[in-house]
Amino acid sequence: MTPAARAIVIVPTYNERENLPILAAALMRHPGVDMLIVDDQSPDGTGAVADALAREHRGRIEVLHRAGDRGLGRSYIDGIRLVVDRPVDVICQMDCDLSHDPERLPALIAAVEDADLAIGSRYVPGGAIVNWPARRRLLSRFANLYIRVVTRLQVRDCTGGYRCWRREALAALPLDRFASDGYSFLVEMLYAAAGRGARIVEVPITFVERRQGESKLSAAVLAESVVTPWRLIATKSAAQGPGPRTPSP
Ligand SMILES: Nc1nc2c(ncn2[C@@H]2O[C@H](COP(=O)(O)OP(=O)(O)OP(=O)(O)O)[C@@H](O)[C@H]2O)c(=O)[nH]1
Ligand SMILES: [Mg+2]
Repeated sequence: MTPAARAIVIVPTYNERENLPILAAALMRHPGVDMLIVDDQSPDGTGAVADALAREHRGRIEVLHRAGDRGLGRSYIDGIRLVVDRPVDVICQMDCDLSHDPERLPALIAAVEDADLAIGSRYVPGGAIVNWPARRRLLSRFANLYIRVVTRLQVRDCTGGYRCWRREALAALPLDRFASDGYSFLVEMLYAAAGRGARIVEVPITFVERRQGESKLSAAVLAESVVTPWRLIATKSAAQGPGPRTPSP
């Protein structure tokens, strides 16, 4: 993307009261970058913190307060629907727990110059993970291997949530057909994009484990991750949606 590329970063939040202002301040230091916070009625009051940030950075930070069933996938779908037709070049996804370094955002946005999707990757040369116990590293490594073997995706880091999309590539995904919610939602997006021929690049990042707040990694989310790759290949055409539209003459 050109230096003047306009980007919006969608950040789903659930109990991130302490982390959110730090992330927002760091993102606001990047010119041309806006932020959409998608809060799921966090019991810790993250929604009110988000509203205060939106008032402080009027026109650059916006908040979507969700009602009903909470979930990472649902939050992303609602957030994407809200912004996907806006006049931006790039739409990004990022966790709020400061695991994803905002300093890497320009590199990810720049990578979308020659790609449809740039993934912040722990598993390419130059990528790293800080503060994860061996058990967690092994789980993530295994999850990625499992996904790659079952789905034949060529991506090294299929489960990371730090991504920048060329707006048109994101708009082409069949969001209404996505069925998964936890990490699996990220895998499902990737699978759909790859199936549509999206050009995917991985940009090395150093992932830092959260220091504040709690992980939402649950048994249900893990169970879903086991099943999802098989469901994706079993329902291949549904997950990928109709092929790219042929341009009209
Ligand atoms: N809106 C919304 N956001 C969520 C939900 N669950 C998690 N999040 C957010 O999604 C991001 C990633 O969640 P984490 O709890 O860090 O999950 P994780 O990164 O997979 O797990 P850790 O590596 O242990 O931190 C964070 O910004 C969370 O606040 C949810 O149900 N709704
Ligand atoms: Mg996290």
